[in-house]
Amino acid sequence: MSAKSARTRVGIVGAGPSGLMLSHMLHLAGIDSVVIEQRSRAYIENRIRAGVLEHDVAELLRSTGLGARLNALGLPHEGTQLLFAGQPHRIDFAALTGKHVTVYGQHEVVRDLVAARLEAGGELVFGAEDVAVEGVQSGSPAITYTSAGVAHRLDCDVIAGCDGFHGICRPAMPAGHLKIFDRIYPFGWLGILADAAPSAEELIYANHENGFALLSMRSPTVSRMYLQCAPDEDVALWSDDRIWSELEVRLAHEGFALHTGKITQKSVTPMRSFVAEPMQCGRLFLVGDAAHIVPPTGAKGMNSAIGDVVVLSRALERFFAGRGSEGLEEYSKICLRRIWKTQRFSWWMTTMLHRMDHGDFDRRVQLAELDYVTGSVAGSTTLAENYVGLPLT
Ligand code: RFL
Ligand code: PHB
Repeated sequence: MSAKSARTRVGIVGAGPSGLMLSHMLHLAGIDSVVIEQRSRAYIENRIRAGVLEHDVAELLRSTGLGARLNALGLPHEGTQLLFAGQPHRIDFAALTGKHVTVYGQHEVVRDLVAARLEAGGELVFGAEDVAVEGVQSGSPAITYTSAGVAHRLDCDVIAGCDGFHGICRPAMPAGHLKIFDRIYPFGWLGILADAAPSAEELIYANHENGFALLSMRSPTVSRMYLQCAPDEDVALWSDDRIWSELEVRLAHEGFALHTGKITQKSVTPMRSFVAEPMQCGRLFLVGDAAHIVPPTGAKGMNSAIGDVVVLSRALERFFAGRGSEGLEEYSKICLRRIWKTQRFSWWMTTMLHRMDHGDFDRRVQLAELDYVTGSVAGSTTLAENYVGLPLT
């Protein structure tokens, strides 16, 4: 039986923040696209992941019509706390950079984007199976998939691989095309979501002898917290009591009282830095986690994905307006300049804040670095300007 055929200008694999935002921005530029997602709509709208939007990313969401719920529910944060040797130190983003970040869950961004795409009549295919790409080095690549038992073929001018780290687009590039840069950390994060009011107004990044801890939040009644653990930690070994008492120990400082509540989600995330270069092969472009991932200590993953989308959507706009393909040819180079700075920042925050199991000398250097960063305007500014986000273009 032959496959059901359709055609679009930009075929997008994956409905995470990058695929949905690309489809949204292309729509605003009058360019049609179809998003092919393997999971259900409910699954992607409830997947708990990132929580911090860079200043310019939040502004971009607003300027592209996605500000209503962000303005109502997003929590602007003008600073953060670094806690080490039992003492908290505030990094004042607003004073140092004139910018701030917004705490707003990735799943809320995904919900806003899905709603906007559907309202505009956008085509999103959920629950697609056996998704594959072909002809990426030709002028007419295609995405093939099965939906509700029916085989489909979507012919495209361009394919955007927005299918995350474990997707099929990166492996579809010919052997030897990509150079991989990779670092695996010997620890992970045990993350929890709890029905508990946040115990502090701002995020607390804690460096403690027992390991790193992070206090974050999703709303005035929901806390999001993380503990450094083994990369293959068994969640079953972490009772609610054990989690709360370990958070209590690692976050302890004068005047601090940990608010506890019902833990509604627990998961372990391994830590990795990864970049695949170049982010393009013929008519296939990798976007977001499909091309690069960072350890979450710098809160950069989703923000970097949106950074790629800005570059690609502008290049596609020029291309489809008949103004040449230079933007597409430069896509990888332009993205990678920002990506490598984000990689550096995420690696730096990770090594500065985690227990590294290195010797006494390195531990002293780590504490000296924290002391320098929090004690010097130059040091604090370096952290602040990277955390609130480098320019998007
Ligand atoms: P995603 O979100 O992984 O979306 C990829 C989509 O592709 C689908 N897919 C396929 N669809 C069709 N066919 C296939 N064969 C497919 N294979 C996969 C998947 O189902 C999925 O829907 O990638 P995208 O869009 O590039 O977005 C990247 C972000 O999700 C990621 O970087 C962030 O979540 C990372 N991250 C954080 N980023 C931040 O900017 N700020 C943060 O505060 C932050 N905190 C975090 C994080 C990630 C974490 N985890 C769980 C990894 C905290 C954590 C704990
Ligand atoms: C989160 O709220 O999930 C979060 C916040 C800051 C990070 C990572 C994750 O660095």
